[in-house]
Amino acid sequence: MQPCDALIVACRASTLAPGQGWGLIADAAIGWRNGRLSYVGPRDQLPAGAIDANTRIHPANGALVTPALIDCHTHLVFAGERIAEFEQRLEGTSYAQIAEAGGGINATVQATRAANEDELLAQSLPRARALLADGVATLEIKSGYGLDLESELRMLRVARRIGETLGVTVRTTFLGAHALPPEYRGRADDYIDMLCAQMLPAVAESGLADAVDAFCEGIGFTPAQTRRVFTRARALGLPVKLHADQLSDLGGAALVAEFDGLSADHVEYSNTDGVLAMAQSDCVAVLLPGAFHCLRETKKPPVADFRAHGVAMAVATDCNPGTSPLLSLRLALTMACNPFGLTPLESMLGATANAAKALGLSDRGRLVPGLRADLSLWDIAHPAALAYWLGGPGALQVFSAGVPLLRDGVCE
Ligand code: DI6
Ligand code: FE
Repeated sequence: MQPCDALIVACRASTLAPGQGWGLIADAAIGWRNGRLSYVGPRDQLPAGAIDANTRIHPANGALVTPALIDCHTHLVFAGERIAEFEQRLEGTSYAQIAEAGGGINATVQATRAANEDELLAQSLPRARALLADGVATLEIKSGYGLDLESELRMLRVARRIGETLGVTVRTTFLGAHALPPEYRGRADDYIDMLCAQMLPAVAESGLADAVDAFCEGIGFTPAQTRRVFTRARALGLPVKLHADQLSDLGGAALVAEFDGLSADHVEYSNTDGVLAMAQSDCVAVLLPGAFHCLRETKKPPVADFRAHGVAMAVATDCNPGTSPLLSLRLALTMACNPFGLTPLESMLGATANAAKALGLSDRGRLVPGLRADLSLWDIAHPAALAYWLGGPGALQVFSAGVPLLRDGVCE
């Protein structure tokens, strides 16, 4: 074999290789070349030629190495906070009532429209940093707090700048159909007309969005409006995903599956037809226990149905200022186990291999030769500890394509 550029030794590994459960290796060596894994296995089986005079050797002091985590659903670019609304909800006002009164998403729209690009970056970067410290090397970021072309493009540019600044992979999603902006109050169809005729083509042209999302809900957009957005997005060559069946069953899961969607997200209220349609079209179910928790929801997603029909499940933070101010993907892993009922292994696959699938990425999410050298190193005895602790010390180091991202981390 060709010599590795770098090799981590004195480590244990959980490869999550297909069909191998956790894929534990007690005394492992992990090497890569040109940012791609070239050896993952027992140290004593390292082939001759894997090391030459130029190979950088990283002794990891017994750390556990996993695939770097992937947060496949966030809204972490925004301005301001919504702490008063949090208090209101605890005093008995519902999320829907707050939205109807012009608060909720629209409160963040006001603050985000008022912020310039640098201010938006300065406010959003610490949130992305927190995820990185938690072991995340790939994250998705949605627009949806601008709701006019200029502000939406600004959000997407900030998302891209976060990737460039931190060295993580950022996948961007255009969520123009998140809420009705105040200037279109009572004219939702006119807004969707404008979104399809003007915003979507301009966003596609800009190259700033990797996918298109919508909020299909009583307080969001109807299935018919969502369908128009998806038809236009697909015609422009953009893949789709959907905030589906979060607060009620509007048939969102089946709708996004019909458009070969990457994922249906939230899915608490999805019905069996929706699950079957998702299975048919290989659409990932993205579970978002942070929003479920903060909204004090009681209807859990149909996990047993997803399992029975072989629908891949991912787990994400949904990091947003209203329903999920959550800055730890590991805490989402814990909540996917309890209360949602995933096993720790399912939960971990949900933030690695299945999260990659939800983003349409086939080059990461497992420690397998040929995939990207995206790794996280942890001071834990077993990978299930990532779902067991509610929080805890962050990753010891995170690599993206073989580049260490944490200053002062191990193996720098
Ligand atoms: N569902 C959610 O949970 C977030 N967006 C959505 O469509 C909430 C966004 C917010 O309240 O700011
Ligand atoms: Fe969301």
